[in-house]
Amino acid sequence: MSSRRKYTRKSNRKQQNTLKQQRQIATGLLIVILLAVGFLTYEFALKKDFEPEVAGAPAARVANTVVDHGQVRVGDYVTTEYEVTNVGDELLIFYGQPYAEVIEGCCPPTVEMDKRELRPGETAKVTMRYTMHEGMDGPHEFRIQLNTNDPASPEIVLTAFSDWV
Ligand SMILES: [Cu+2]
Repeated sequence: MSSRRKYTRKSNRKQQNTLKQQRQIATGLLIVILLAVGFLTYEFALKKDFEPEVAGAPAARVANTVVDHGQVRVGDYVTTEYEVTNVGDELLIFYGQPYAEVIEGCCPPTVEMDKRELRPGETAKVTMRYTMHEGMDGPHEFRIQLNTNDPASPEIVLTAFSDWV
């Protein structure tokens, strides 16, 4: 009689252990499922409202390659801003640090870029903020070259005109 009870207790414990393991596995699975759902929701939110125009490659689309500030008073500040969007369906990468080349005038400003890699549908801003002092006036033309992994346009040229008076 006593050995039977012992056996029953042992088998109960075994069952409890199995139940515990099953519960742990279920919890683990639930966590994995929740993570997957969260990730997919995030990916979907990013892709929503975006239809790639180019398939199988990254593609850089610039809203405005030329900015003309016209006449600017010496001492005032201007901000030149360009927007580059990845309209392809693969990651768009910009190589190197872009800089302003002087085509006409003097004192090229620093070029700022807020992103160096764009996922499909993302947009990067390329900006320059600058002024000219007395003796540095007259017409100015700056040129920026962006190097990308877009096979259709690996080099993008951006131009900025300003005439300081
Ligand atoms: Cu100048």
